[in-house]
Amino acid sequence: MAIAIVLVLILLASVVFHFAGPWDLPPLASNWGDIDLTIGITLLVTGAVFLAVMIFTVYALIKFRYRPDRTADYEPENKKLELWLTGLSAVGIVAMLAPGLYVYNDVVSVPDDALPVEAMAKQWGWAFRLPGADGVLGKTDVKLISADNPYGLDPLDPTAQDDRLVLSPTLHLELDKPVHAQLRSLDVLHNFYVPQFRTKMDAVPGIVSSFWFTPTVAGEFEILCAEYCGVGHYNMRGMVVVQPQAEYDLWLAQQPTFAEAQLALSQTSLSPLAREGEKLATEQGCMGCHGFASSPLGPSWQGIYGREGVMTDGTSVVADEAYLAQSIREPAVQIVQGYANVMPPYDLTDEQIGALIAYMKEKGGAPMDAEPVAPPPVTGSADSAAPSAPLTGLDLAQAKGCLACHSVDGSAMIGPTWQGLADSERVLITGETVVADAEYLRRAIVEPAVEVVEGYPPVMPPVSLSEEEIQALVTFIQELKD
Ligand code: HEC
Ligand code: HEC
Ligand SMILES: [Cu+2]
Repeated sequence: MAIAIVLVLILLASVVFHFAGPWDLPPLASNWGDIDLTIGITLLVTGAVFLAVMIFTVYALIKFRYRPDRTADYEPENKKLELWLTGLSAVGIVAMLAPGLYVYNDVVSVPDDALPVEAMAKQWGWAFRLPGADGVLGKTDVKLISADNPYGLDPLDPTAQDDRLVLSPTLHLELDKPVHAQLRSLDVLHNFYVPQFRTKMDAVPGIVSSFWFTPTVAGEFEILCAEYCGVGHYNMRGMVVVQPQAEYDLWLAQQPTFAEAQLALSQTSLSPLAREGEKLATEQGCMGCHGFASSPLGPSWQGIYGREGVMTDGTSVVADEAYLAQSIREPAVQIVQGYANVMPPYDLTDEQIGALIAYMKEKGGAPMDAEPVAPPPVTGSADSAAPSAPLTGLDLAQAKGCLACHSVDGSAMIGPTWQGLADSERVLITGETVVADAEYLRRAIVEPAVEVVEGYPPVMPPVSLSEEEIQALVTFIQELKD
């Protein structure tokens, strides 16, 4: 009896919650009222079945409750009952499926006057592409995708030249104009979803998926990625601004065309030598410590060429080619004031040094542009003359620059995190597995190039350390075991 009462209460609460509850669909802002209708029908059918099953259970609980003088009938087969059940279920399923198929057919049957709009998804953001005056989106090819051509547009295709590129997560659309959304993904599955438009679809790497809708309400609506796509998924959001034609046209005219973007690139782009340097700086791990807009551990490269810097011995030096070359080959000879002596020496050829300097010069610009970047708060360096209190493992790792590439809290950086590293199984690029015991950790620090962990670039520099320092770092990593 108690169970019957509880079931009746659950049943009443569900019905009350459905009508009085706080969770409604957001107001519709597209032509897809049919989708709301389909959702309504599905809810009606499943709701009715839910009520019927609950009421039958309550009825059966009361009517057939236990009595010592009663036994169950043996009735293994009841043709009539089975026919009824099968027939009713079939009707329910058809009632849900038919409207769904009918509406889906509409969603993928794009009207001729719809404006093609491409949404490009990547971890973790959106970019868009709109056709120019010709109304046609230019041809693309995944092989052409690069930093300079993020959509992989074919530079030889005449219809591609006037395509408008929207390299920001805010897309504007014209009110009451049908849109043919074409979805692409650069990396993994994503899903383009604007709740108010009711439609959503997966973006699948390597293919273009598409559907259409007409925005019917002016305003701003959030775009969400509705397919879990990695740690940044929660932040993969964008905005659709639906506005009348005049305002929309104004916005569209401000977006660069593909031809304009290519031209701007050819005018400001780096020379081939500087590009070589850019590649090298990434491969060698310089960017783990240096940067332009912000610089994690070493001095910023913004405006570095020709800059006058003060060294720890009080002298000031102008950063010419010779100084820069020496800073890379023998960084310990002159230490920039405010920084620790943690940069490892790099044994590079003259050509490589030349490329790196060209990169700093061209990308970093003239010293006048330089916004001095505040040096990070690096405490003692092991080589400084200050009376040396014994450093803790964390201070040492900080002072030696390890923390520019390794985290201690599990977050992803250039190198593997140290959290939980000790005694775990490591897979090397050779395919071998090694257990990260004290001996392995020591080897990883002293000769980083010998055993390289799979999934990471071989950029870890051999940092010069004393025997005590190596021991302290190994102990510190072991303390981060869990
Ligand atoms: C582990 C971190 C780290 C890495 C990796 C690193 N650097 Fe440095 N770098 C520093 C720090 C700290 C300084 C400032 C102290 C000094 O002068 O040694 C510095 C200084 C410099 C300077 C002099 C800057 C100035 O303002 O005078 C240049 C040039 C430089 N690094 C280039 C490079 C290049 C090129 C690479 C890669 C091949 C590289 N660094 C890799 C940390 C690093
Ligand atoms: C310029 C970036 C960089 C710096 C600076 C750096 N590392 Fe690394 N480290 C890496 C990368 C990348 C890997 C993974 C590839 C490899 O095994 O060489 C790695 C691997 C390791 C490993 C093995 C990790 C594993 O998952 O098995 C240890 C231990 C380690 N580093 C310790 C240190 C210590 C200690 C310092 C400071 C003295 C340091 N690293 C400085 C980039 C760096
Ligand atoms: Cu996503």
